[in-house]
Amino acid sequence: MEAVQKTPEREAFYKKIDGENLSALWNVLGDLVTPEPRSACRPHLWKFDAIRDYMTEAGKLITAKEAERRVLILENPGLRGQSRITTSLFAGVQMVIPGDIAPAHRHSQSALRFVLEGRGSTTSVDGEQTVMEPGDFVITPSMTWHDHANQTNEPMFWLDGLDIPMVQFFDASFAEASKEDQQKISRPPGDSFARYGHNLLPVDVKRASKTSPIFNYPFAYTREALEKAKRSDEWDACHGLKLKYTNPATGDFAMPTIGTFIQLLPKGFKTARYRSTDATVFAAIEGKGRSRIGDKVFEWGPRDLFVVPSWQWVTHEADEDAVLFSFSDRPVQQKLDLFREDRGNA
Ligand code: GTQ
Repeated sequence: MEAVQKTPEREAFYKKIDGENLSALWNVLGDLVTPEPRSACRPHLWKFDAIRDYMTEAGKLITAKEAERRVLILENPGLRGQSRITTSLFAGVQMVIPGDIAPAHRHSQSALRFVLEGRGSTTSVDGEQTVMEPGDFVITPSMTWHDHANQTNEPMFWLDGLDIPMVQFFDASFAEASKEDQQKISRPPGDSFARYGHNLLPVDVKRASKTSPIFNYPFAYTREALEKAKRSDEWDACHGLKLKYTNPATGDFAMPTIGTFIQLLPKGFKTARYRSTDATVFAAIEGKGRSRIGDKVFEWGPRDLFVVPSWQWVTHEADEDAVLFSFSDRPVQQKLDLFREDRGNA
C-alpha cells in the first residue's frame, strides 16, 4: 500500500482531530494490515554456558526467597525492555541452588519448565511434588499454587516458558503470594502420572481445567519414544521426527496457551526449509548442530537456547543425533484460525 500524500489542508485536519482522540486510518493502514507478518522479533541464540556463569554470579547476589524467582530473562534483541522472547511469550532460565526455596505463589499466567541441568530438585503444584531431571517437561497450570525447592547438593537450571505477554495483552493478570513458603503436600509423588500418564484415564473423568493433568512428562519416556520411533525411518522432511506433548483428557496441546514439542534430528539429517506464523523457542537437550534462521546461522549444543521469529525460513542440521524441545503460541493461533505454515516444496 502506498503512503497517502500530505497536503497543508490534510495536515491541518489531522491536527484538529488529534485533539479529539481521533486519527485517520489511511495514514497507518499499510502498517497495521501487512501482506505478511512484520515482526520486531529477531532470531537469536543464547549459549547456556554463559548463562550458567551469570546465574552463578546472581546466586551470590540474591536468594531465591528475596527474588521470589531467581530468573534471567531471555530478552529478544528486537524487543528489549519488554521481558519477552517473542511477541507473545516470555522465556527465562531459572536457577535453584542447594537450600533454595522459591516461595509458593499463583497467577493466571501458565508456566512450563524444561529442565536443562541438575537432578533432584522439586516443584510442587496443587498438592503434588515432582522430582525433576534433565529433559523433563513440567507444567504449572494457570492459578495453581507452585513452589520450587532444591534439597540436593547441586544447582539446578531450567528453562521457563510463560504466556506473560499474552496475558498482558488481554489485561488478565491476577497473582497472589501464599502465607506459607511451601505448600502442603496432599498427594503422593507420581499420582497424576499414574492416573493420566499411561493411556488410561479415570473413568468418568471430568476436568474444569484446559491444562493437562500430567504435570511432569519425564524425559526417560519421551526419549524412549523418539528412539523407538526413529527405527522406522519415517522422518518428516521439515521436522525430522517431531512429536507434540498432549493433554490425555482432551487430545489437545498439553497447555491451552503454549504448544510444546520434542524432536529428534538423526545424525547427518538436514531439514527442508520451513516457516510458520508461530515464533518458536528451542532448547537443545542432546547433540550438536546448527540452524539457519533467515540469513543467519546459529551453532548449538546441549542446553543452548534459540528463537525463530514468525514467518522466517528455518532449516536445522544435526552433526550427531540431536534432541530439540520447543514451544510456541500455536494452540492459540490455531483456535483463532490464524496459524499458517509453509513447507517450501517439501
Ligand atoms: O516459577 O513461578 O520465569 O512466576 C517467571 C514468573 C518463573 C515461576 C518465571 C514466575 C515463575
